[in-house]
Amino acid sequence: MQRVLVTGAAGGIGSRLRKLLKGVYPEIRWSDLKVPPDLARDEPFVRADLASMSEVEKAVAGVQGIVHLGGHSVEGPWDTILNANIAGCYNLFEAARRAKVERIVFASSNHAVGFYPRQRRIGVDDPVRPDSRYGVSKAFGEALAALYAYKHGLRVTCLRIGNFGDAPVDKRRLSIWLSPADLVQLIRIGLEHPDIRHEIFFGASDNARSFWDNEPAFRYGYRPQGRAEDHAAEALAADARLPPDPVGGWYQGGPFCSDEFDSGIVKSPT
Ligand code: 15L
Repeated sequence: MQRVLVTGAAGGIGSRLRKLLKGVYPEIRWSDLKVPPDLARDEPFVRADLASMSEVEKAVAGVQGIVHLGGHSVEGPWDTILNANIAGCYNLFEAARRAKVERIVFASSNHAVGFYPRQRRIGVDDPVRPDSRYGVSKAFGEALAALYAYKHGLRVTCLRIGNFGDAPVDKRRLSIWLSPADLVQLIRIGLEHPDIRHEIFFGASDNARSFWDNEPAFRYGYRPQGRAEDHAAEALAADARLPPDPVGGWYQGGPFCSDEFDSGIVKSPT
């Protein structure tokens, strides 16, 4: 990988990656709707609205790999999700195909499968069960990934990111936490591993309480270093201070499930 584009440069994950990916590839181009306030002089930046194909085409021109973090990163009104995550993701994959980009790492989310109960351990072959319009948009992105991999030969890795941060902040996050260094490891597998064609990995660290079987990632050499259990006492103490949420507490997606929820918890089948 000579030249890599990372979208979503101004977001929470993008801002951390700007430091963590420094020097990993000869040229990293950063992109977002807005210029990040702390953009360094040595960080090439292209402003692009993902909803505009011509702007996305300019952003992807000449790169070999893309890390697509851009878009709306939580639940939102349909118009917002439609423009940023549905049209935006399509524009990204289509512009990549036209520009002959070789690889894409797509930041999917645990919310593509948030309506599985916490007591069930799922793998990447279980069908999507989104918990929000946002989760639906991530499932759509995963579907685009398969289309562009099998029809057009792109090498695509979808990372179903759990919760990215320095430490898990509550009980649910103990199961889905992803440390910054482990995310870098997963991105590098997606951009560099010679055997990648189309894969879905869970973006999770070494979490003893994980909801997920991340065997495909381990097969590609992923060896997470972050151990959620090292932070269990603080996370559980913080959890005890949260308001009760029976729906969010049952399902893996937590508050994304209880938000707008107006039916009953389905306990069987799981
Ligand atoms: C996500 O997908 C969001 O981008 C992030 O803000 C968190 O809410 C995370 O999921 C989570 O589930 O904790």
